[in-house]
Amino acid sequence: MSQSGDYDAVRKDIVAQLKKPDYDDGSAGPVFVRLAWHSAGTYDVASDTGGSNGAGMRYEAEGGDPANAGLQVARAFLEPVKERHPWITYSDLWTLAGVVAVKEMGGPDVKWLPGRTDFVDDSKLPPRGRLPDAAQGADHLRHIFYRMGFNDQEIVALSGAHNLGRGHKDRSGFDGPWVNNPTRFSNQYFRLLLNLEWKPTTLSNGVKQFNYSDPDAPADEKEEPLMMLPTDMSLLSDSSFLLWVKKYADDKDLFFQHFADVFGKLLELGIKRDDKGSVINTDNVRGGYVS
Ligand code: DDH
Repeated sequence: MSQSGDYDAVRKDIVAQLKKPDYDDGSAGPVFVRLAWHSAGTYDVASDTGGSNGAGMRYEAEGGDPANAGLQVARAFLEPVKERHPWITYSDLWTLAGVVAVKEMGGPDVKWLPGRTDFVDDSKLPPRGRLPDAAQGADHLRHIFYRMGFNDQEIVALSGAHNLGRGHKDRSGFDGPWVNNPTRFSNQYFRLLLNLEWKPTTLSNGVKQFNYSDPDAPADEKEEPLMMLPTDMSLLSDSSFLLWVKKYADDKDLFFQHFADVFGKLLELGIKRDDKGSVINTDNVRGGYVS
């Protein structure tokens, strides 16, 4: 067991959990990034509800939201880390795991500060339906992400996380990776989004996505098609989004810098700090429960 506050020791143990030869593309990194994002992405600026404080996915109301299907796998992968460092809160662990995974997969350093609480504040619980629906378009993206306080540039930068991982038929219903190397953080997602010919495809489960298969690949060497969600495609059909897709496709460093800023901002939603960065603790101010 490490000393309370030794976040470097926690980081090391998260790194040790990343390599998973029998899981997906061999890494838990992408699903850690998604866990961090979904833990924070329920935030609503207007009512100051949702966000990573409280680690609500431990409970059915949030953990059982169909939008969070599959994230129990990420939480289970992180359980040995929690056991070794019982002093860290789940809300800090899940957000830190996303930051560590981005870095280990070749991405930028994302600023991360500790101090989230696992205290569940009833008055801050987010209703379901706060996370984006991949079947929709640009208006929906703005509705969801403006609610968290993001602008168009930040929406596109955040969407670049789809360089990582894949859709799973038994989780979201979508199927396949966005890029050829889905465990390497890069700006490839933007380049492929712009440059490949994406074909509307209806999967056997009725889910509609956009696929690309290399037409020149010999029939016996056909690779798994790449995919885009309808929401990913909407970044092309909206001129304000398209501007940033092009910039990030052209300039990897700009994308890395903007992604680091916006991912860091996402993980801070709803966390109140003083000017030294220490969390202003509001536990027990309102009646809450911990079960
Ligand atoms: Fe995402 N995402 N995401 N996403 N996401 C999925 C997978 C991953 C949307 C829908 C889906 C972000 C934004 C959006 C990651 C990170 C981020 C899947 C497939 C769907 C569906 C899940 C499954 O079947 O396992 C939609 C819609 C949006 C949007 O509207 C913009 C953001 C902002 C992030 C982020 O991290 C900043 C990652 C990583 C994955 C891959 C997970 C995995 O297990 O692999």
